[in-house]
Amino acid sequence: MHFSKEEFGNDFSWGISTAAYQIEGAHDTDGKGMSIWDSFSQKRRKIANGEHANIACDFYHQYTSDLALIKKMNIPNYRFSIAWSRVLPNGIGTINYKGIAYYNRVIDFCLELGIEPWITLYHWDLPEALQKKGGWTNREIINWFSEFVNCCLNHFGDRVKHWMVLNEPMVFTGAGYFLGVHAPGKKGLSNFLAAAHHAAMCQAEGGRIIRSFESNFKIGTTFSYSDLAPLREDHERDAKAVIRVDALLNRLFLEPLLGLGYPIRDLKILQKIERFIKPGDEQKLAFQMDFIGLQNYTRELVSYSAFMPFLHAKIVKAKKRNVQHTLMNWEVYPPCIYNALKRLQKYPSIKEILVTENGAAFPDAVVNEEVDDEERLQYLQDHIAQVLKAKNEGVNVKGYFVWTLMDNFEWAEGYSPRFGLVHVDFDTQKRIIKSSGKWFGQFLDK
Ligand code: IFM
Repeated sequence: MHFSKEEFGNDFSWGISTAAYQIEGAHDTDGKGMSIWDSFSQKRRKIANGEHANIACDFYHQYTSDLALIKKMNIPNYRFSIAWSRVLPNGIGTINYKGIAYYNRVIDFCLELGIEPWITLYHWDLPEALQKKGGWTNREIINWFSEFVNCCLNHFGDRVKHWMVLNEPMVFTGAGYFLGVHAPGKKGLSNFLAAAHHAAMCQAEGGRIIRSFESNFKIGTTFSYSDLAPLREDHERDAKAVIRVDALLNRLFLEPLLGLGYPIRDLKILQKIERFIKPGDEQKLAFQMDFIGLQNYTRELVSYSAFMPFLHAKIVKAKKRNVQHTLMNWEVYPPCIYNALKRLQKYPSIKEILVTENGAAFPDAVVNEEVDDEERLQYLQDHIAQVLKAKNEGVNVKGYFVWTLMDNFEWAEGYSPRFGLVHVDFDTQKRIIKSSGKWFGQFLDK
């Protein structure tokens, strides 16, 4: 390791991220309503090995000892999400005060431990009651979401000062409403574009609501953002394919937020989103965030493909290319995060960037009550070094949050890909801090 914490400066936020559905469990406890992930994981063959997150890491009951682990690893910032259906079981209307009380306990205990709480408002677990009305495809969601945001601000805004509106809108609309591989399992271009436009509207509207609640809060929203390159260098059709994939995966939600509109010029099919745009929406899509949350794990190599509808491009996965990869079949390529940061820097209206997720799933083994996860440790060190390189070259990157605190429910992949700094035995709920977690703790202790 060739860097120290000091090199990042005192105003750099180090943290760890989680999401409600992936860790909390207690899926029907204390008045929680059903979410789209509760119902999706009940369906056959949607989740690897038929798994679900009814119990997950049981964080709902074990949050005190889990937050104590964050403290033990000297991590000063904790990013977590609010399960919408825990606080508003039907999505709108009646508030579930037991759900509110639970998040108050989590927030209060963070503060007691000296850990700063950062809230992500929406990390994919839409209330099922709202999905029954069309979910993200229904424009009414702008009002439903506003009610949820206000509810969270009214109950948690006296103590929480850092807010993120959405987690990776491209993933939850793309996987959930186009490919049908994530909840709610909807497919097709029309579902996707409707959901995408409404999510983009909510992303900005959420920012405005938070700002008007308290002008000093630090407000951001997060994006999945991959480093992209052509499979074959100097191959014109692959280079053009990269531009189309970039418009879809990296720019579709970011650019309207920055006031640049949808990247239709570089991906013609996106023109069909105009069907869902109402007069005045163009302005409402834009909002000046205090920071952009970058969530980067890998790079993708893209080739031209005549067979892929709309995109005429395909991503050639790491295994096929015979390169080092994680259990998600994502290439291990540390410069990816440097390249992503450098690209984001080119947008003049981005004030600050925080890496709100970065991490890796590897096959961990428990030996003598220890988990020596050398590959993850190396991955983290190599990626953090690349963040520093970008910072030293002038990129205004002000934070780095590891994905994730502990092994958890990795959506459609179930429990096999373990990303945690803490190992979880899902039979006993026993936790073991892995070597990567110990290293992160020592690094932050300096
Ligand atoms: O687990 C997810 C998280 O919920 C969103 N970002 C990517 C992570 C790893 O796949």
